[in-house]
Amino acid sequence: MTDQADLSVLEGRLNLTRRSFLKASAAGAAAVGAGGLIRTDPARAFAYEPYPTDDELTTVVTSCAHNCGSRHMLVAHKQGDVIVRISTDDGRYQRDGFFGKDTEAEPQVRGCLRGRSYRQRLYSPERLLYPMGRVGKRGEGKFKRISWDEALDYIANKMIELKQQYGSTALLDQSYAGASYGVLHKSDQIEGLLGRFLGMFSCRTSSWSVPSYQGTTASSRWTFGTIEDGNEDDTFAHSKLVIMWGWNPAYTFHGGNTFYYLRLAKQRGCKFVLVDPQYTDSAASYDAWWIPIKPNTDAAMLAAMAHYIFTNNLQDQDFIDRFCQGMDAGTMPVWASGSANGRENFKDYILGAYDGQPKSPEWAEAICGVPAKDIRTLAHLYATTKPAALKASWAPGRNAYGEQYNRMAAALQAMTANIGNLGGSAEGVGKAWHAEAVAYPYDEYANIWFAAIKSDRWAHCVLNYPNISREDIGLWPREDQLDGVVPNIKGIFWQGSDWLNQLTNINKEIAAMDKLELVVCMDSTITPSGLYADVLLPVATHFERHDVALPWYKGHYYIHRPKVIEPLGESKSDFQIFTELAYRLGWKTGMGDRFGRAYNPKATREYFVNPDPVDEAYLREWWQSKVMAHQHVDMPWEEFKARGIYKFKLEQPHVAFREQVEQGKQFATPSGKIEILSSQLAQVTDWTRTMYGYHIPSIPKWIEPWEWLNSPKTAKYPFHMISPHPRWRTHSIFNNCGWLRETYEQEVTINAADARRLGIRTGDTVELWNERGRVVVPAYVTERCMPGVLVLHEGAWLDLDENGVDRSGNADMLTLDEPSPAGAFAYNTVLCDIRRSRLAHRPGWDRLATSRAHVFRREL
Ligand SMILES: Nc1nc2c(c(=O)[nH]1)N[C@H]1C(S)=C(S)[C@@H](COP(=O)(O)OP(=O)(O)OC[C@H]3O[C@@H](n4cnc5c(=O)[nH]c(N)nc54)[C@H](O)[C@@H]3O)O[C@H]1N2
Ligand SMILES: Nc1nc2c(c(=O)[nH]1)N[C@H]1C(S)=C(S)[C@@H](COP(=O)(O)OP(=O)(O)OC[C@H]3O[C@@H](n4cnc5c(=O)[nH]c(N)nc54)[C@H](O)[C@@H]3O)O[C@H]1N2
Ligand code: SF4
Ligand SMILES: [Mo]
Repeated sequence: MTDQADLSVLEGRLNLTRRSFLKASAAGAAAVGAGGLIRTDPARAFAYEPYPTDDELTTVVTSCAHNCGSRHMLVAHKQGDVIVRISTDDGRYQRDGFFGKDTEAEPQVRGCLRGRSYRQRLYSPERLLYPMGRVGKRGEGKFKRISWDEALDYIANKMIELKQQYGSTALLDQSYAGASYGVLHKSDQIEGLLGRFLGMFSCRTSSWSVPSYQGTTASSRWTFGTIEDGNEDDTFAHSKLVIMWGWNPAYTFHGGNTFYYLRLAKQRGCKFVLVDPQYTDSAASYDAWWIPIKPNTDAAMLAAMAHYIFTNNLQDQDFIDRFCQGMDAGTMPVWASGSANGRENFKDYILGAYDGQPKSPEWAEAICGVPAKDIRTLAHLYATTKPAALKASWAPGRNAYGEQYNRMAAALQAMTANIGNLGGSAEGVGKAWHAEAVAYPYDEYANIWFAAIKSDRWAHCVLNYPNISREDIGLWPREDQLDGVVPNIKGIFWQGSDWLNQLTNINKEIAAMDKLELVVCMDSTITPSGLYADVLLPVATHFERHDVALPWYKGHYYIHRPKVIEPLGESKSDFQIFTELAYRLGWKTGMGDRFGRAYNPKATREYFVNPDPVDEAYLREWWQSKVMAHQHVDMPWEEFKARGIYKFKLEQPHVAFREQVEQGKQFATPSGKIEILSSQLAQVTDWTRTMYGYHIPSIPKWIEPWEWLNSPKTAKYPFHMISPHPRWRTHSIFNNCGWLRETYEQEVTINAADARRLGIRTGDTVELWNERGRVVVPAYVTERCMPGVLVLHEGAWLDLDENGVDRSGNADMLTLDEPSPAGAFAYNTVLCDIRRSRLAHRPGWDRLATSRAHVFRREL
């Protein structure tokens, strides 16, 4: 792998223009195609030529992919094997009025700017076309082209070596949601292809916490017994009050047509409130009452709202008595009096019975910076407006003790009886309609693991092995002899994740990389994580393989994803790669074909060359045996393929917990009630034996975060940085898309008074730093961000200078890798400082056309 001989191919490519680069790729494909690996058709049109008219083009309905907050239709217009244009739903592509009239009952699924810009990502200069092997030091970004044979043999041999030497926990599964919203080619922590592959190889450490919303997940499971606690978004159109609590759907998509339904609500007289450290575009659109709040103090403000509601007797006592456990003394379970952790009830906590401190609006004002009178006004409004949707989003839970914020919000939703009713909202995680999500074998091999840790603790685990306690890394308990065994991680697979760029405390991750012996990155483009890999495997995008798309949390439809074009270069789907690796590992370990066949039962080894019939067989079977059999669908597979989309028509708007509230069905909790007092938490006796590791109160409580605007640490680091999701990217995806980059710059938002004091003006280059890292980025000065707070969107492509300073403005250089007890990533619990800077800012690899140079160019 470290052979430096064959760099000529790459160096030759460096001087190519984009146009000749693509032509060269097609030619390269033809050459290898002679060996039978890939097709030989030359591309007949070039992607950047002026648009041909529609009658010269073939039109293919497909969908967008990614973990982007939604799932929309994309329409590919292609000439020959090249996509020359991308449009979206305009109602033409479904027949018989099945979809797309753009009415409340039948809305279109129209893509956003990102989806419509996809062509630039597909044909980007950052596209990985061949397997690449590292030739320089790890992280240096020097690679050479290698063959699939070399790449896969190297990986297989190394896997065997690491398993033999370090045991069944040596390989860390870092697949994530880059491609988890398809049914077949899935990257996913739980249901994914990598998990199945490493599990069957009997060498897998898995990560159990989810960056998006682990605090929220914990809360939803404890309180409602499920994460399917969301209504479909059309129900917002029936709300009379929507409280957007840390929720900015104008930027951060949260479903397909959320904004459309919120607009309908507005037109029908709904009031909007925003509780957020920044005044968002969502607030501007609906003329919302903005309540700026100090980051991470949300649980305190919600507690004070509960205080106002209880002390004014505005709670719905009948709902509480019927449906809640532990809301007050009258709803305590019998066993509670005998439980050390379970004796407290929520109302008495709020009134101060246990600690002598009523959680009054004045008490909360000192914590949150929100005037007590505003807390009262909002509490009154929420308790007296029906139906009202308190949409408590995930970002305020992506914090130290974030789970307490979500539980507190659930308590308010319950005490005001806004659960199970149209126009209310019980939403925590908020999954609504249930999709049939997996088309490949989901059997006893699907999720085998030998250790599972909190995801953001992997670097800590690698750097401190073996001197680690189970609570340090949130080790998941097991029933067998592996219980308590700290994983000895020596290799990482990134599949559908850019986690070196996206997990907390990147500098610590970089330090841990040095201790690894195998790093594999499977992606369709070179990414910041890819720079640290030993082997880069080029993955075919969702335009280049056959699948069916799932909605993202909201929406009830499937979109067919045919193979629109042949895979670019030598790229393969993840499923092809794992299948071929399974065959190779089988032979090398004396299992013969058994591993390959068990991994992908419908395939032979031929799958690496021609996956289409097998993919079709899986998808057809999934449609027939799951969708048609379980979901009352009578449309045959062939017809679905011809239409491109299947939209379920629900008899009435989907409202979570409607049956519980209207028909008395039990909630899925141990008590069958909404558990404000969690039975599960109340019964824990030794926290170190749980995956949480540390104490969690049985009822929702305000707990001080470890760094925030009221902590002594502000003497050194006076600003609280939050890092929301960017409108113009999906995390790191699309950072390299020039069209989207014309609409924005990565910048840090700072309050005007703070900026004046520091002599910072819009456009000035500033640096942000704390003890974990330093980043350089331009400033944007505004009144829309509250004093003391900095907003830096996550996802910029890391670009380090020789001193380890990030010139791109990547927020995760500053975040902390200490998770909350329930597993929430503390992405928004960050103190730092800011000043004007002379350090260099680099707006992005693509912008300076440095990407390929950075990755592939050696000192010439
Ligand atoms: N500071 C800060 N950091 C954050 C957050 C925050 O709020 N603040 N949010 C966090 C959250 S919620 C999330 S979900 C994470 C997201 O973190 P990631 O999942 O790492 O983010 P993405 O940029 O979506 O990376 C997905 C990668 O998968 C690749 N990919 C797409 N399709 C496929 C495929 O079919 N196969 C393979 N092999 N690869 C594919 C894409 O090219 C991309 O490089 O970021 C987290 N990071
Ligand atoms: N365009 C786009 N949409 C996306 C994504 C994307 O990358 N791009 N990612 C998707 C994914 S994977 C996820 S997990 C979701 C995330 O969805 P969310 O968690 O809802 O989104 P964020 O953008 O992180 O934050 C939303 C708002 O919370 C505010 N906020 C931050 N900290 C606090 C706090 O402590 N208290 C309060 N009250 N407010 C706070 C921010 O200012 C922001 O306005 O978004 C999804 N949608
Ligand atoms: S919201 Fe997501 S699925 Fe929809 S077009 Fe944009 S990036 Fe694609
Ligand atoms: Mo996420």
